[in-house]
Amino acid sequence: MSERHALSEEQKTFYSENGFLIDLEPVFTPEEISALNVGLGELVKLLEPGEKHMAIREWHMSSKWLYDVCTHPRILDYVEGILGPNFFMWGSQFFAKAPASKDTVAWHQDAYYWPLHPHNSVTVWLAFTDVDEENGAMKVIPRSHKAGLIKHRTITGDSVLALELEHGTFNESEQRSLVMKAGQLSLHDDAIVHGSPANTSNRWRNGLTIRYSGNDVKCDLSRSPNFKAYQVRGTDGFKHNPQGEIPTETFARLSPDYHISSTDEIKK
Ligand SMILES: O=C(O)CCC(=O)C(=O)O
Repeated sequence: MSERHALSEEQKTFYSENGFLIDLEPVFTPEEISALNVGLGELVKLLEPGEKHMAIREWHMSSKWLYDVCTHPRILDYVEGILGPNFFMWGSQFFAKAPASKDTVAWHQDAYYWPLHPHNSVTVWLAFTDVDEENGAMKVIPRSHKAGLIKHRTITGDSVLALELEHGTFNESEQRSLVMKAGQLSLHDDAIVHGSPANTSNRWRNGLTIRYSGNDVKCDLSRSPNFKAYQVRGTDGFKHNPQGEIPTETFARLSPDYHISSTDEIKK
């Protein structure tokens, strides 16, 4: 596997026009992703009874193992293609669905939830398992990031989130599934409309979301007092945000009541 994972000009243009990018060269080999799943197993052991993988949220602040995944140079190379040379990492969360899980992720825009301005953030969705339409791959509405933020309403169904977009407020017929092999990743803009259906297969579906922002982005700490930025590429010419400390323990969890973004984000 090549060590440099720079985006081509064509890929950058696709992202800017469509708000997402897929079909990239994998960042991890099958052997590497197997080893990462073993590491994930160590974090899962730290969950309290009743907690799901989703509770592994911002543990890059407590687990050096997870911090190293979130700052892997091959991943950062791709992100640099979108955000440029100076950016920080601030969020991570597993989105897993057990076989036959009814859990869905309602259509939403990340930027509607996050107290971050301006909107200059990108999410990496790193596939820990193969993901396809049957096991509930994420879906996006291409180009929807250009239409601005749409008002969300309080959720009604099986979604793990607290807010959703109403049908009819965006063009649902254009949806595209982000099908990937384990070890691949997709990139998406913080304003793109996205979500995912239930897992109708007998296989797990699991991905790690990692959030990155350009250094011009400032967090409203009155809404997210625990927010910490980790400068992962370049330099911070703005000094807008408190800096995080790199954890020292390999596998350790954050306390269950720890929230980095607005507390109304996750329902379950
Ligand atoms: O994994 C999913 O289905 C949703 C992930 C998501 O909403 C996100 O990355 O912002």
